[in-house]
Amino acid sequence: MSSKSTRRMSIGDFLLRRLGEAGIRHLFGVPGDYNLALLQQLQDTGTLKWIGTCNELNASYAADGYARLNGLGALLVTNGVGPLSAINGVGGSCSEHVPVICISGSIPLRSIDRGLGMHHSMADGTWDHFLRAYAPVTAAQARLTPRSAATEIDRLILTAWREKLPVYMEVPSDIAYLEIEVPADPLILADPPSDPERLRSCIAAIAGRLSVAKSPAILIDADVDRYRVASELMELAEKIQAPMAAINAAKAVIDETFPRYSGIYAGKASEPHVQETIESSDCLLAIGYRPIEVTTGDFTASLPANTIQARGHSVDVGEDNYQAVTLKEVLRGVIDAVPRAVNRGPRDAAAPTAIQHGADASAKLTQAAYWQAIQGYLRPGDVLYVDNGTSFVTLGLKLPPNCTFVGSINWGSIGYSVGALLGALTAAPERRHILFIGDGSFQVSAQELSTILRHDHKPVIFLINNGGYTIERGYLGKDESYNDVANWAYAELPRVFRRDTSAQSFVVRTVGDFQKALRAPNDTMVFVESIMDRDDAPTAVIVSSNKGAELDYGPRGPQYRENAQLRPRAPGPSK
Ligand SMILES: Cc1ncc(C[n+]2csc(CCOP(=O)(O)OP(=O)(O)O)c2C)c(N)n1
Ligand SMILES: [Mg+2]
Repeated sequence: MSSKSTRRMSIGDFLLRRLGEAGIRHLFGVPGDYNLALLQQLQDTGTLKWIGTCNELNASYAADGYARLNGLGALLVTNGVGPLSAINGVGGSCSEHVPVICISGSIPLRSIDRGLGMHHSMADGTWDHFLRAYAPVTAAQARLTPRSAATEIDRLILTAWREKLPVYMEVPSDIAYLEIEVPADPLILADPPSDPERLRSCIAAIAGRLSVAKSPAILIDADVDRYRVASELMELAEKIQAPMAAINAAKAVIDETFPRYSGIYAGKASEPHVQETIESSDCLLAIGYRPIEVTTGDFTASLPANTIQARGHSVDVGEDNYQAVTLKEVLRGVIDAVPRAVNRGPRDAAAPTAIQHGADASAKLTQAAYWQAIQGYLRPGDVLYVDNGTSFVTLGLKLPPNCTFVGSINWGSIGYSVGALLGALTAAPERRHILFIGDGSFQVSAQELSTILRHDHKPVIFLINNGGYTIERGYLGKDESYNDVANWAYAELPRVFRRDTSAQSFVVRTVGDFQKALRAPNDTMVFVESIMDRDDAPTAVIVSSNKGAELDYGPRGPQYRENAQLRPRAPGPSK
């Protein structure tokens, strides 16, 4: 066993080598004295490319966006101030199951040995605060020492990849240049193979149920993307002729033009045919299902009692729980084991929503006209980003083939999408990337636009300027100033952030202005600021906010005061 060959390498070089072997080609973050030694090794070896961000929160968002497209992402920050700035984003990666490696250049071991107070600490002679702070938002944490570095680096990277969760690593600033003995072989990202008997039994149990079912169906959550099993599930759906639905957190993970794809399932908030398909299935296969109020139409989701629950590394079928199985192996086995069904045709494709043509070009731009025009703007292969706010309407768009949808549905931290855009642009610069964001969310992380421009990326950014937090007005404070934000000259920001930018900026107020902006070629950044009414919000978003207030504040909450909430418009006389 111990015949593996080794070689001598500095700890920093070994860490960078391992990150590269794990498929990470870029590192996001902010320099600081405690991480500069490692950063210098990065420059000297050229293993990875450094993408400096304006702050660590944005670095954590970027590493997450990068990992969504690349499979794994990483950021480098400096002791205390860095990890605590980044922890919200890493918390999001934990909530959304995104494998991100957060590396902190930390206090030198010398100071820990001698109990020396250092900057970026609590000046209380303790050193473990940040490791402990990261325990709830990561699958593993460690401070490297020269003894542990070789094993801990591999353990943390593999844990992130296998669990699809973030990990946290401290690299004391005085050890990055020290040489240790490390494995000569490259790191292989792989799961341990399944236990053969458990795998066989699990496959037989699932295939047995699917084979006799009259109306099998498949429901997917985000883990289908994270474990990269969408193609297996589509193959299975094809073979057994079963319809598939996704919850919001897994939008576009299954190609929305796939004939077996029915739509988004969210309990009573689903389209009726989707709700029927899922809830009346006599054998539902759910993958990685983690319901919360916003993905279940406020807990109105009701899966059949005998639903098979499959996760990354375990499966529940009836009374039986299977451990030591991996999702991909289970699905491959089930595909082979089930007989091909012949008599279940795909559902008739839903008639496309009628597009209202002939809108007056001089008419004021409304949310309704806006999203209708966006629907027509989308192209196969686009990467779409949504932030919190009325832009959630994107969840209802019908996406062309091969699109990727990047959102933070469970965690929902505003500003995420701008950082994620930088990260995913870095991972896949050849694709067209389109951001949908509100003014309030944009103000959290707007400066990262400068990093996007600095690296010559060319995304399309659709910003809704409606004077503040409209989605929140549907909870409470319809007219309150706490839901207002400062009115920035958003469309001027590309030039502020890059003096020689060739970005095309548009400020639009009418349907005609908007259509003109949509015709702009994508050979530079396109930034479209759309000015819309504060109280103009899509009905689905308002209804969801109103219901959210009921859950949040209860029956005696302030939302029932006169005019406290933005409410759906009463249907007017039809024209
Ligand atoms: C970090 C963080 N702080 C606060 C919130 C609460 N929040 C959710 S949506 C939102 C406002 C979004 O406003 P905007 O981006 O302008 O979207 P709009 O609804 O106006 O289109 C806020 C403040 C949050 N989700 N995340
Ligand atoms: Mg807004």
